[in-house]
Amino acid sequence: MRAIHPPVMRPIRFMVVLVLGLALLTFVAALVVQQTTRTWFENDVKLRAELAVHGARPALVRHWDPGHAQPLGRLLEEITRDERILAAAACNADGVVLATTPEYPGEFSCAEIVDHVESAEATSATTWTTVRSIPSGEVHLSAVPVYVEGQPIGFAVLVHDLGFVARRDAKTRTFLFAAFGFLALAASLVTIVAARTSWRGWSAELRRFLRGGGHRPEFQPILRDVRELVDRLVAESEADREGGAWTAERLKQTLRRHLHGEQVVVVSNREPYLHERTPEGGITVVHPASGLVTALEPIMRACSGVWVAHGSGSADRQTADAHGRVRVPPGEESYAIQRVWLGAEEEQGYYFGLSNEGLWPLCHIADVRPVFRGEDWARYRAVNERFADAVCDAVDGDDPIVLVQDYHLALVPRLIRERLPRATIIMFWHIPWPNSERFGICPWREELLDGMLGASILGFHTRFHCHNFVDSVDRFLETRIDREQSAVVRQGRATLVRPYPISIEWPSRWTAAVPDADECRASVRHELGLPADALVGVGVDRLDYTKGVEERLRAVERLLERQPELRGRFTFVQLAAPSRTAIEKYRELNETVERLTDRINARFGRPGHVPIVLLRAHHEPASVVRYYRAADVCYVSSLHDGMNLVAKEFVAAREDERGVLVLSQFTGAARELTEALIVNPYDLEQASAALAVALRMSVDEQRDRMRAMRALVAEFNVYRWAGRMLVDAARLRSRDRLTDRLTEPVIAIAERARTGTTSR
Ligand code: ADQ
Repeated sequence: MRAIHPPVMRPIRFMVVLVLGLALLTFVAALVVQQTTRTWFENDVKLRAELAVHGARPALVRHWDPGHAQPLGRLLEEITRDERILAAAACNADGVVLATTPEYPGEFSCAEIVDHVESAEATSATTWTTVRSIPSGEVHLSAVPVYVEGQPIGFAVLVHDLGFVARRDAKTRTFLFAAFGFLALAASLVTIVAARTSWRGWSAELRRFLRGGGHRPEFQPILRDVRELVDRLVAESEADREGGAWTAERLKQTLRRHLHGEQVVVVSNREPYLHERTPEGGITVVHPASGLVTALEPIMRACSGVWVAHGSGSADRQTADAHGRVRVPPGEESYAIQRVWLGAEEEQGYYFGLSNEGLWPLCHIADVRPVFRGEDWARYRAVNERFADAVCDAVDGDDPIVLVQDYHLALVPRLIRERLPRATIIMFWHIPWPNSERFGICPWREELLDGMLGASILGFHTRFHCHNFVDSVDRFLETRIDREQSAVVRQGRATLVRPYPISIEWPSRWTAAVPDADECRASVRHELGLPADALVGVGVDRLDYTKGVEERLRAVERLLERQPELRGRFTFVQLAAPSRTAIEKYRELNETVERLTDRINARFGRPGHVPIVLLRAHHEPASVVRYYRAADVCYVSSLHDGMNLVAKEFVAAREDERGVLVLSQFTGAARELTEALIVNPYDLEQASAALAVALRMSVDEQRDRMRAMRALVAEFNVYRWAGRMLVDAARLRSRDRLTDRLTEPVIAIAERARTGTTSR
């Protein structure tokens, strides 16, 4: 295991060790350098002495006699012309002085020198040297032998000044200490920089370590997504600096300020509240399992207005007024649902047929072929007209704000635009948009694109989907693409194409209504007949082939194969709301999931324990939150998903900052929740390894990751999603109004010119 040091200690320790190391190094270097240079200099001096004596040798030998003291003295003075030779003497072999220069120090007598040479056992052929101190400083003595025909006749003693060596020593020391000072300064700077970045470095190291010492890069988000996220955070936080956090209240104020409190009309296929007949003959209110509803319902509570939707509940007609209206939420009645009634054939062709057998598989890469039938298309068009009519009936003026939702209603923007040219229409596409080649499969691609381009603003979850859409328009329609503005201009009208990543309400009213995590853990384990320390995983989905439920169960199976110790200890609870069961693919999926569950339970089950609990039912939101809170791990394994709100709901539910999110890289959410363990759900080895890592993850790491994700979802909540679209819509409205005001007089003048009237 690698040790992880606290973030502040590491740089300080590093600095102390570095500076001490440098000081020691400098000291040793100073000693070695001084010693070496001194030896070099002394050798140099000795060599110079020998050269000087050898050069003068013939003359010296000629006068080597006590009687020649004067010429010998002159010769010695010649030798001392070298600036570094201070004095010289000539000594015969018996230690008698023959001659000296005037400066020759008296203390260096020839007798003493001859004694030293003999006691040092120097041969007559070698130069004897020594260093001495005299009042003027250090000197170097060289006694160089002088011979005649191979016989030594005495020594020429040269006294060298060593002051220059001391000066060079001092220079070397100064240089070394300066180098030490410079290095120590550099070390301090490095340490300061290290200290400043230490928290980031440490947390990165911690993350790497906790992800298995960096051996699991496969669970990390794609770098490009992280970069995009950072860019978005920076851009949006700059834009939002004055406004503070987005809340329901701020959204209301935004509406009042930017849109003068004008009414908002939402139109979608799914309604936020269904009234259903109970077997006992009563009526119950159901919150549908729908990401679209999860996101938009809090917006409508905040904005009031009208929500136009298909009335699909068995008791919907009974609970609505004569115009198909009902006020919701029950008990609060803050906005109205305008129900659109559809016959069975209409629903079949428009909803099950074109929308869910055609467009849904067209837009999702999940290996299911889209089916396009002419009669479904006809119904789709007719039903879209019905919805557009209902919107036009529901609005007050001629320039309402209409939020059109999703792929069921692609033609509605154009249909509304034809009736209400001044309307501000925002269309949000909740699912991915395919590349243009795949979109080209659709026989009615031009009509769909044209229908959508009736909108003023077209929103997708990601920039990638925006690009795909613009590419499709470029390929199949005559339009002008304004890439600078990210807009498509058709018939003189621009549609902005922008990413608005959807989210959930924060704080969620459901999390407040459910007991805390400890209680949920205990009660869910009790209900499932599990011991208190059992490990629990959870999956929450509509039973849809895009959600990767099969792959999820197979990953659990692989986990149990790889980790036998988890058998009997780990239970995966799959909440699966039946969905679109009128479609064969969905019925097949139901059966496959059931068969797979049985097979895995038969393989790894034990008396009193099954590894997979399949709860095939719709659960009310509070019940879903209970499971989120009870789980050790939540696995979202979508094969392709526009955003995926389950991932964000799990994060919102974990006020205790515990639990691990394992998240498919093919969700829009993976681009934002980068602290989740990001996996490719098709890769069972990787996904099962991620589950194993999640179940082993330390509480500290869980907290760190959960905290980061909670901060992101809290800030990027659904009020911000709606607020940003509405602010953009408000800008467009004021621009359009200004254009109207400027062009009206021009049109009036042109009209008068045409009819021949003049004005004064
Ligand atoms: P959906 O495909 O419906 O949404 P998702 O975003 O995950 O997918 O939302 C599902 C919603 O249904 C969640 O609120 C969840 O709690 C709820 N739910 C799921 N299973 C349930 C069950 N068994 N019982 C009760 N409730 C259940 C579409 C797109 C997504 C996009 C949303 C919003 O497919 O990509 O995130 O719209 O734009």
